[in-house]
Amino acid sequence: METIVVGAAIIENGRLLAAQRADPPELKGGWEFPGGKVDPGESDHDALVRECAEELGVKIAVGRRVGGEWPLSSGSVLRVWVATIVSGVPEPLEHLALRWLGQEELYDVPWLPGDLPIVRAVQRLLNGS
Ligand code: 9L3
Ligand code: MG
Repeated sequence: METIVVGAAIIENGRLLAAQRADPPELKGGWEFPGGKVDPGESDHDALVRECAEELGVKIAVGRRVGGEWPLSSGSVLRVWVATIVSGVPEPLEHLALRWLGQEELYDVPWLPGDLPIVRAVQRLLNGS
């Protein structure tokens, strides 16, 4: 079965949270929407909330979906939702670093190739189009 990966476009004060991957070696240093694989029997929503708690130490509220299924090079697909932080301050518990990117800074980090088109979609969404 195709692997489903979920990701969060966490927005606060008009800025987007980007996370720098620590592993595997071929992805290390690239920037992504935090998230991860959906466990067997787990809903996408629950997986997204769980991953954000594990990776960032925050509780999120899940908002609208960003596009449909975004293909990843691994053959899995990424499903992304806009999210907001309900409690906690994000920390890089499993990433190398975190950054809040303003509108003018969205492309200042080397996004993973699979995540880059999603940044454009989030940008359109932030612009209200
Ligand atoms: N992946 C790509 N972009 C993302 C996320 C959350 C994940 N925004 C890719 C990296 C891994 C796979 O999906 O190859 C599973 O992610 P994780 O469970 O290792 O975070
Ligand atoms: Mg992850």
